[in-house]
Amino acid sequence: MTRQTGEPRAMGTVRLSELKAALRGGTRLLILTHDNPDPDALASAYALMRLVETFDGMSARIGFGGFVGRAENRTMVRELGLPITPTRMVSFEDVDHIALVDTQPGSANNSLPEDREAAIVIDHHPLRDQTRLAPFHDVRAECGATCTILTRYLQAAGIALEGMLATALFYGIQSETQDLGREATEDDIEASLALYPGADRALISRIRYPDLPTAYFRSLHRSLERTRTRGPVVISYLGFLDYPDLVAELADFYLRLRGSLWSFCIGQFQDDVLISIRTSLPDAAAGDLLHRVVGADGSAGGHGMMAGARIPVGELSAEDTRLKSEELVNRFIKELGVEDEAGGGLLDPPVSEGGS
Ligand SMILES: [Mn+2]
Repeated sequence: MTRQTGEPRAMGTVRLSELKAALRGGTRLLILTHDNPDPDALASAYALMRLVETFDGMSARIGFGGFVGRAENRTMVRELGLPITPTRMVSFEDVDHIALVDTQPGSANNSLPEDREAAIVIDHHPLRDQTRLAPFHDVRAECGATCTILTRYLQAAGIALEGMLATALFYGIQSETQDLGREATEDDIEASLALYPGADRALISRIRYPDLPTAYFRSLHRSLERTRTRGPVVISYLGFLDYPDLVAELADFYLRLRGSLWSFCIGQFQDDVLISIRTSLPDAAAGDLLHRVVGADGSAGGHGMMAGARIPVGELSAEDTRLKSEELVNRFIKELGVEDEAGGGLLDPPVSEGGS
């Protein structure tokens, strides 16, 4: 299966003129990522901004809800100088069109105002019904990263894959797919190959291995003490989170425990209980599973091997919040059908064979 390098394979059609047409009747585009954006969302937004700015008379800016908390992501924003603005500082009246990247309308994880519609939706999560109403949508659940889809659009528009753009997109794909090992397909590999020559490798290294604040190690310590195993499941109660995406970061980390197939991290940030789950089982439908676990208590979404959820607990007392978290963990265990075998703390001394 040889192919000329640099010749994009037919991977769904890039509909550049349709995307352009969706912006008719306005000149000011706001690109929204999902809340607490990760590298895939940030780089996708930046790529769409660069693309749209090549259209006659168009200007674009990037907005996000929540926080950029994870040290790697903060370093990415700073080192690449990504022009992002918190949505609380965006006046939506000054915006003609809104685009969503790495998220979709009606999904609870973005800050699209209820009275506004998205003109453009580009994402790799399962297609939602509401997204079909958007004038332009390109949703490819078969892609491991939204950055992969955006890379195709830049190529189709003849935009050079170099500098900050290539660096951001390359890192976005690697971060989202754990270096092409998680949910990555041939499309993600090809996009990575196209981006790699133009990416700033020294910069990527700085983003990947940033300085970490003392508070990070304190959170890690606390969570290690509160982490339990139940068969192949690692469960970590993180308590109050320093930043929202710490649940996702540590869910990745705990999945590395030898013998584990699932990790489940739960913690509280402001008025929400946040959950992040990971599995090493391909096609495990983690998003659907977490959706069933959370039910009417909140919102959940995700893909095959990773998912997240948010449960509002602003009305609950501290004790009721604790009980709710416990209940969510139990529902997860039940949903997985894990036998109630003896579990233990991660830091407990190993059980000695044959007694002492
Ligand atoms: Mn993504």
